[in-house]
Amino acid sequence: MNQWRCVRLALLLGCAPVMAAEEVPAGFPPQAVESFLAEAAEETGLPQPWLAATLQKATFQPDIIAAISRPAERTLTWGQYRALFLKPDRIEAGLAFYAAHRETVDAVAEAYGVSWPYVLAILGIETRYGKFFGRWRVLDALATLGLAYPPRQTFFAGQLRVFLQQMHAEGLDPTDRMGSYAGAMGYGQFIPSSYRDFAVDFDGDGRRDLWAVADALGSVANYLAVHRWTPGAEAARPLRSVPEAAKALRATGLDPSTTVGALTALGVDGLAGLEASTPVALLEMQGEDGAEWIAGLPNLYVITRYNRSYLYALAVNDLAQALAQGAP
Ligand SMILES: [Ca+2]
Repeated sequence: MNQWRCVRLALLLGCAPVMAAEEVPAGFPPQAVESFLAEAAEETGLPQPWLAATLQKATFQPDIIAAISRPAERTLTWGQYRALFLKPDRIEAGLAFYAAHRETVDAVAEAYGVSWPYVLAILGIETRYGKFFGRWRVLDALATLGLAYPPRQTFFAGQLRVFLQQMHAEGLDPTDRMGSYAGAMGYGQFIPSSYRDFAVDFDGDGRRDLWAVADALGSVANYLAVHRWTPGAEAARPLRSVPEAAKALRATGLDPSTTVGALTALGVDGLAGLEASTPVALLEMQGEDGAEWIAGLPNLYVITRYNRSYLYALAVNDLAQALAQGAP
């Protein structure tokens, strides 16, 4: 340890050894581990021996670096994306999940004012209703990206710190939690900061556990409610005819950029029954049979707060419709 560093750490820790270099698991830069431990102890107030002992169990995963560095795959059209997520087996599995957990699902919908098909559709698209939580230990994913991947190190080190804090607070074992290569966890694939901010203890056992059905359902519904879900309102409407004059109002970002009133005045058909002041994102999507025009309503915008993509939000909406139609 150089002198300056020792002086700086001494202010925090009395210069106690954080983790001897030979104790740092292979693949992680010892200096990154050391500064992470010092900062995490300072910012979270967690016992340093616990932090160090936990990190010692992390495994550096080069495949995760490879996965996150890979260039984005070709962007799917709406038609291709929809076909991927709206297969009959995903609808059937959702209905089976509803049948198995109906009491909890209905209680969650009632408590948060979010209709159950939307909550289930998010679980269905994220993890096939909890069938695949991800193939990585969350600890490995976040330690690999937060300590040994400079391009996103700041973000993921922050997520690693929050993850350790959450696991400690909830009394869960940070070394056996499974998730995605980017550290998204549980039925709804929450990243650690979303876990901290939006997870709820719906089954009342004293811990917020995103791998437990009731807490996972409650947490997804709470996420939507906090982001201003409108109870009972639809999320999107297909539009039958969109005159040329209205096409100029097509959305270029995720924010609704026009209103029902403005579109109706330009001759857009299909918005009957909606308040003129309702914000709309006018979407032109490439469906399987060519262009589809869709009115993205405020609840669709709320779904994009969960995952910032119209493809995702529209797939959740369509899966939700299919689940609602198939429900007993
Ligand atoms: Ca709980």
